Amino acid sequence: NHKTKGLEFDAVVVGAGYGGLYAVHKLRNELGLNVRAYDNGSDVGGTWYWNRYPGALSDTESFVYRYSFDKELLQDGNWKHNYLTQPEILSYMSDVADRLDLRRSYQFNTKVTATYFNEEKNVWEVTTDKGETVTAKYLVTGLGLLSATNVPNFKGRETFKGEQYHTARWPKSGVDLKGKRVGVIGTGSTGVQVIIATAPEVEHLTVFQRTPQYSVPIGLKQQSDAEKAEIKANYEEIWKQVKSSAVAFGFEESTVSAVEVSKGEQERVFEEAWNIGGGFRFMFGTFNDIAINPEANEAAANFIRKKIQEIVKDPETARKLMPTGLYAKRPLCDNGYYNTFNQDNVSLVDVKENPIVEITPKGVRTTDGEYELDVLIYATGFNAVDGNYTKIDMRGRGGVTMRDKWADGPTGYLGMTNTDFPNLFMILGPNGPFTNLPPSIETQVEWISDTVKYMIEKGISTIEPTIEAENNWVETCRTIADMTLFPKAESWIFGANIPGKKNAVYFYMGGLGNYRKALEEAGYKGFVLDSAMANVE
Ligand code: FAD
Ligand code: NA7
Repeated sequence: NHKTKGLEFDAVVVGAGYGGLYAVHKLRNELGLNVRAYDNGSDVGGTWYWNRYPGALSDTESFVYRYSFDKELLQDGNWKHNYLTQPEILSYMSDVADRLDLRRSYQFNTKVTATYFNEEKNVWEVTTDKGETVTAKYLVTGLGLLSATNVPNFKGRETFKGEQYHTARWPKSGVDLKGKRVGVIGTGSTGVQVIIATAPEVEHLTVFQRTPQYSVPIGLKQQSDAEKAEIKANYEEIWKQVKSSAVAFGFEESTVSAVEVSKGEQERVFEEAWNIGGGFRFMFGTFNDIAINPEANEAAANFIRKKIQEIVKDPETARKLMPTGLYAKRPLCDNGYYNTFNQDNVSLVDVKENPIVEITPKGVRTTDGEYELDVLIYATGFNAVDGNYTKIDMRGRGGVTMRDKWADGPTGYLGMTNTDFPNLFMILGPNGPFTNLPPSIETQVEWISDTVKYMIEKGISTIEPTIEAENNWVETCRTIADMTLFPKAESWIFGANIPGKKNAVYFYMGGLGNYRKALEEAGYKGFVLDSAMANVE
């Protein structure tokens, strides 16, 4: 066995975002395991390493877009505004990595390309693009749920003579947009941010919009030292509330139905939320049925439409910006989106009316003409949730591949485990919670490390869910999702943004509080724990 000496690990962790970093800390620093970790980026940060586009900002408030596990870290925390910029988050994560000495476990610039489960030895064989194969008893994947980029396959994309970037592959050195003719394709959360940030500096900005969006103000403001001190003094209560709430965004979700109050009261509540700011707050903090009752949903949608009408001066632009369908994608918020279209150098192209035909050497050609550009920005989103999994050749028992297993849509028992893939633990895997993510990530990583600890203590060599447990969980996720309006809107939440992708249930929409209860109640009942002697040579 000498050849592989030094390449046998207790655990391999993939990813250096919030998930992977915390997993390395728990498994290595707390359980004392021998851990090897990988990320294809050159440093820690995950989402916040990659998304360096102008205007990149959290839409979770600063005080809860962070780890809660370390009291000192919470007390040392500092931020300027009530939302965090990408550089601030990246620097926070870098500090965490220093503090917990996490970087030494990582091989950066390294992509995991294959993971095979060796049934004789009960170990994972993990292969990288550097040609190395290591083994590990436990494989923990924090591959990111909004991480595999989606670049639509427009005809002629490679012929464009200017510069073109996906927002999540923005060059570290930045891009000089001053005085340039810039085009942005996509008006999701990312598009909205990049449009607002670039409009003031470019010569001309052309926005290619396929579907108009409902967006509310984010309510960006400075946070004083006194406000931060108060937050810090109350952190224990704050996290208790966050972890027992539904969306975990740090506000109380409403318990009042929109359809049971008067129109006047609806207006008052929406106006108040509009003035405070925050997309999730607008959807879940105003009334408890915006995301489930079509009538309540329409009341909220109508309120936002009226605001668009008021803000946007040119009637034709206002018409194009006006969403008509359900308000049931991930709720957006922005720092002046609709108002940006009042700037003379910003124009809006509706590519549903006039579809993109091709990318030309000079720019973008739609059915109504050619738009000449120096820079083209793809804010076209991600192949969410399973996008990075299906890029890896993952094989479980009997050589079953994850790609085949997930052909009809990805699944994960409790959002973390899979039949035929023993000792694979996915952070934010399919059918996990739909929330502000750091508290859900912590919940999962803590469950994973507790489980590994339990296995070590009890001499258990493998753990994997039963097919019944997995199917029941997926069914639970489907039932909950069908109680909401989200499946009726086309977005990445149900896989609708990727041509050919199966429309499936990718999330547990029962909220973090209920998810935590479900984990507790499930225990290890739905799992097969194999304590037969492993690693017999
Ligand atoms: P990530 O941070 O995505 O990290 C995954 C890492 O794994 C990446 O570095 C990736 O390159 C690496 N990786 C993947 N596959 C491989 C492989 N095969 N080999 C090696 N490395 C690999 N969430 C919120 O809750 N609030 C917000 O305000 C918010 N804003 C967001 C804004 C943007 C622009 C985006 C894109 C996402 C946002 N999110 C937000 C979601 C965000 O992704 C999560 O909050 C969180 O950062 C996810 O952490 P993670 O560790 O699970 O994954
Ligand atoms: P999103 O929310 O998936 O938005 C992608 C945008 O790109 C959206 O406006 C799409 O229009 C548009 N798009 C995608 N493909 C095309 C094609 N082929 N032609 C024209 N327009 C296209 O991604 P984001 O990065 O903004 O946000 C993802 C999440 O990351 C966000 O929710 C936060 O959690 C962070 P569509 O609406 O599909 O018609």
